[in-house]
Amino acid sequence: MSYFPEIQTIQYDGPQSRNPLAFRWYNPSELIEGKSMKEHLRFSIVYWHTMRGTGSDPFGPGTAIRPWDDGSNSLENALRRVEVAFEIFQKLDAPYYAFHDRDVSPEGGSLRETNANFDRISSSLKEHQDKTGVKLLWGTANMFSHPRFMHGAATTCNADVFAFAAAQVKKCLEVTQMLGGENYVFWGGREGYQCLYNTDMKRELDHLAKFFHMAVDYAKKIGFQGPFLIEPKPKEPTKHQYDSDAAACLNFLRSYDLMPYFKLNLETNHATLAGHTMMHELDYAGMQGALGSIDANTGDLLLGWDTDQFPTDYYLTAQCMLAILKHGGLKTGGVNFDAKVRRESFEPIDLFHAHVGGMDAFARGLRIAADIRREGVIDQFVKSRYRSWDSGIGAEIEAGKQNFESLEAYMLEKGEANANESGRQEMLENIFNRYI
Ligand code: XLS
Ligand code: NI
Ligand code: NI
Repeated sequence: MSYFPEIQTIQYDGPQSRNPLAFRWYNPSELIEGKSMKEHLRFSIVYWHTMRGTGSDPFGPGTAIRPWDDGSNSLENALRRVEVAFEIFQKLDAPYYAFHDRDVSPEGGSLRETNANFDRISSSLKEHQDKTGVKLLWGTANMFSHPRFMHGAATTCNADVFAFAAAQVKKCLEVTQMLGGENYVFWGGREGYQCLYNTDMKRELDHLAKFFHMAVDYAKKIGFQGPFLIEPKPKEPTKHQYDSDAAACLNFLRSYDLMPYFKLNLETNHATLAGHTMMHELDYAGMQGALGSIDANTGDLLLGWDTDQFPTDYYLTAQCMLAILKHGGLKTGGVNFDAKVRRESFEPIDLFHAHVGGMDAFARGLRIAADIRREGVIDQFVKSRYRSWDSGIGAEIEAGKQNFESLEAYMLEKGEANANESGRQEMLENIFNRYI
């Protein structure tokens, strides 16, 4: 049975197309830099917004019409959602999806019952994956919605809650592995604080590291291969989240000897909440070999919260893809649409318009980035800007052959540094525009 009989699988129709439910730029099999667009982009659809989003906000209830969903917490309802979800994944031609344990299966009255629900649903997910070829990009445990996590999960003051969280991640790792998930994500929803007067930050961070080491040990034990990914976000729901941005995450991972096991899952709206651009976060993670995956969305720069909108801005997607290509592409990661339709876009078909637009925006961004790289004008400029480091005194400093005394002697002899050259920002911005 079909839940969207009026919608055909979305096809590539070319840039001239006026069909809103066709791709104008995403041509999955087309090769760019020797790799298909499908392999470059590895699009993924999220279960939480697409299947569980209702359109509620702090001022009013949900508005979304979802005829297949009876709003109950029953297993039947959850199983029906699986059917619908895979029809959406397939019709969008998306190769991957991602979920939290609690998006796909309902929490029961005890951990045992909750795990049994998860087993039932995950065997249906497995069947649907096998039938359709859609794969799991990553799994994650929701350790922020239930009231037990009010003080945090791995960083809670309540040791029993830490134990519950450990059991939950253990189970979710097993399910992720059973479903062939290619990564496992930690977003620290409530891993942070509201007030330092009641917080032992050192103890909380030590516990967080313990938790991650336990996850690493268990992954080794069951043979889970995929990298762990931490998803930085500076605030919301807490006032301060420990994983606030790429640099903070990497500092934490390095301090606690976790670098070999973790990469980052970077999200655009989280980057902007942290006061960075997404390109900055990608480049920062990339230069440290920690670029794992992206949650592709966008925020509203006039609003200070995580609006999780679908990306449509070619500048943004081109900058993302430029940084991703520069650092060797997404390996086990993907372009995961952690994005939701607006509360006013309440019809099922809006889910299709939203994803088609997001996929196309990233496909266009990939093409733009590849064009920029092919002509190499910007790369050449950067290379030349740093040429004083390629020979002479610069090369010696880089090679560790100079020190303060020798540099003083060099400058006393020379008297003044060589003249500076223009950074040409405006020219480079104009050059970037050539490709848009
Ligand atoms: C919330 C996060 C969340 C993670 C998964 O802001 O983006 O959706 O991606 O827990
Ligand atoms: Ni996210
Ligand atoms: Ni988010």
